[in-house]
Amino acid sequence: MIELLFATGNKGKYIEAKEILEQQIPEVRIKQLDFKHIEIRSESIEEIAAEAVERAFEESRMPVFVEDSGLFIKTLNGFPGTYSSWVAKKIGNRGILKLLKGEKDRTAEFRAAISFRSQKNAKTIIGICKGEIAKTEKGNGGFGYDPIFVPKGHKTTFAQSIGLKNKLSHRYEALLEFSKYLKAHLRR
Ligand code: ITT
Repeated sequence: MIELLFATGNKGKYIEAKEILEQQIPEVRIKQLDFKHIEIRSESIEEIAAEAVERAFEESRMPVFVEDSGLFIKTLNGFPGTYSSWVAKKIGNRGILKLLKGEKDRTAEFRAAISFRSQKNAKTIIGICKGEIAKTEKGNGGFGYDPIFVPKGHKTTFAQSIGLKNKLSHRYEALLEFSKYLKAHLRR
């Protein structure tokens, strides 16, 4: 068994990552490192993740990864972006729907950056999921902005169809890439 830490305070992110990675690589066990540190300020999820994983590795000295993600809304110039977690706590989905009231272009995308660090290796991987912001909140699966996000080519929100989410989310895309990387590096 290979133990790998996921440093995150977000249980929803942890559950998704654990399911996907353990399915892809049977000999891997994902453990949560409940890790709280002050994130750097940046508009780039890659930069935030790459810095955070260094802190997590300093703390754990074990193979570890972090994931920084966010919702980027086109007509709001990418808001809430790297401030997604904070904005979700302050104004929530209702606040986002208010900001987009009467707006025709509801194009948005979720982005996720995974940064991995071990004694020997360091790697950052990006995943993107394109879609639109719904007119109202729908569904109660998932977490965060899932009730208002409709992936491209579909009619239901992520919160209405978690099965769908787990096959096409930004996190799934990044985790699949990450699992390929792990298969190539961990087994050596
Ligand atoms: P950690 O930093 O401890 O991992 P966090 O929740 O603060 O947890 P981020 O800074 O990466 O993580 O913030 C990402 C926010 O973006 C998250 O709190 C949600 O509000 C939103 N988000 C990210 N991925 C999402 C998803 O798959 N579905 C719904 N909302 C998501």
